[in-house]
Amino acid sequence: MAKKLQFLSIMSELGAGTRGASLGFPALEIASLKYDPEFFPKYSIKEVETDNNLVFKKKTLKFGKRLDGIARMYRNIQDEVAATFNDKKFPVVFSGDHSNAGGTIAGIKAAYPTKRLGVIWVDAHGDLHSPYTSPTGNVHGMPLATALHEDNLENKNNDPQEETIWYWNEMKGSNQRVKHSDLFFVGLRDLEQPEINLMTKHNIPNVTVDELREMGVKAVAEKALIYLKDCDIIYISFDVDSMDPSVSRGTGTPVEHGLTEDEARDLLLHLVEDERLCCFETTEVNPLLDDKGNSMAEAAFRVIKPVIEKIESNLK
Ligand SMILES: [Mn+2]
Repeated sequence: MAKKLQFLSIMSELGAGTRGASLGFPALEIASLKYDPEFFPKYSIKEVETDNNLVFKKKTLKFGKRLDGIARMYRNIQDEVAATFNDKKFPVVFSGDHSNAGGTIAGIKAAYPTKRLGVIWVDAHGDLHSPYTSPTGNVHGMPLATALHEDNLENKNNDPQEETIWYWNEMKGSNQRVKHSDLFFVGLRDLEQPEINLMTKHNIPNVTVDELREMGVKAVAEKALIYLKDCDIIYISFDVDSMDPSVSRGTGTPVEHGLTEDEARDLLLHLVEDERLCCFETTEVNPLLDDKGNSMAEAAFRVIKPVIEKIESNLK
């Protein structure tokens, strides 16, 4: 499909509840100096225009904080991701917070409207909330609901303002981008009841960290790829909070009992072997929250460097 990688950096943290994730990509670049200073300069890097200056403004929309700016971000990201495919390149996305992934999925579908898209979401969180269910209103917990075109009104807890609903509907677009049956989770361990109910209703699978240790990463990767056998293209999103806080706490919402660095890397190395892979994302590195220097970005870099190199070698 593609001959070359295109790195896209999205330095936006509007969807996160803490400040600093917009610095995730520069933190990864700095981490690379320690292990492979020639890594990033080898690639074409494009910065997606963001609305991150909204962090200086007061939050107005309670159940979808900064949803106005995030809706604009969705459009920017969608356009850049779609343009990358139109240039016959493979997008490798580095995003601040995970809300941006909804825009990436929109971009994949804009470029390939008739292809069936499968998503493998490696994360501590389900990110399945909507403004109607979210306990925090932080939009980094909502990107998958936009892709699924899912309000989850059966589990409604909130009454979002009209403006919130307007932006939310814009982000969902007119069509479902990913079917509920085409989503596969690895590493989830911090879910709220509305998300659990939605996963139960649609039988959305999650391989827990304990199950992964029992099965081995290769079997987990095989299970995910077989589960998505009817999909034409696959997007993998790697939230660094899927890893254990002993790796580092340099991420917005760390959760105990996560993947080791080796497990994350080996899992991703197996997953990216699938020739249907169309896009890979790394997200939620927050160096301002790191309690060990830049160790989250360093760990994330050690994970993704061989993964991205494998994706590249498979393109040739
Ligand atoms: Mn996430």
